[in-house]
Amino acid sequence: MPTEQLKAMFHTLVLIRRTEESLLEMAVSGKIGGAMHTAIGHEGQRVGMAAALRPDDYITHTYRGHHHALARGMKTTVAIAEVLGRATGFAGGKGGSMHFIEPSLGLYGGNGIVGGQVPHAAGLALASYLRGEDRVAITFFGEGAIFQGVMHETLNIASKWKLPIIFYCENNRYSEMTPTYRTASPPELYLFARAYGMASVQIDGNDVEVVYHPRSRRPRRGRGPAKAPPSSKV
Ligand SMILES: Cc1ncc(C[n+]2csc(CCOP(=O)(O)OP(=O)(O)O)c2C)c(N)n1
Repeated sequence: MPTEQLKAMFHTLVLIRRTEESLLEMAVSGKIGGAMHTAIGHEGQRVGMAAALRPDDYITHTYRGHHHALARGMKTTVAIAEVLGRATGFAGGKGGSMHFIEPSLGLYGGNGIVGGQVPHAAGLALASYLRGEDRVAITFFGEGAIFQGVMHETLNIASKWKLPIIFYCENNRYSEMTPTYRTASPPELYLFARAYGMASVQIDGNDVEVVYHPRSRRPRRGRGPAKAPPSSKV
């Protein structure tokens, strides 16, 4: 990637990390009401994918939403105001940390229900298809969401209807506080998508260049999720 682009990505990485560290400090000192989840350690995958997506692509994500919004260009002042419940937040402070949403930035909602955002992305992908657009939907979820029923319903219909969608698992090896090895039966979680006839790859989400690489996303605009196999790792 060109040096200037890498510098810009590094700037965004640091911006996200510092913003979330500040939010953590404010939470510890009691300035933030309600739950607040950071995505410290997840910045790379989000910044890499932000560079790969088009500004008008559709995004849904989890209750860890700050990094998605900042990578997409939301002002830090607006993001922080929302978390603090202030009127100057993007939702007037009524959504808070768990419900980051800003359609003008392609953000169609963080969701407190594990896996709840996944079918929403399928709906956006369907809308894109029905309108004859070439916009892609991408849904980010934790590995804990893989065992939700709605995940499998969505994988199935997305493959059957050839929806233009990317399923992106942010696997941090913990379902919140529970180590994934204690709850997940199969070790290779990314292989789930193959059961539904889609290609899937396992990548190092901390390497922005790997995340950005076309093999990591392989969206088929207007032609549904990429078909399985051939590759397994990037
Ligand atoms: C349907 C549902 N079940 C349970 C919960 C409680 N819950 C909140 S976070 C979480 C773990 C999610 O793990 P993962 O998807 O790996 O995301 P992480 O927070 O680890 O990034 C659970 C079970 C919930 N919010 N929604």
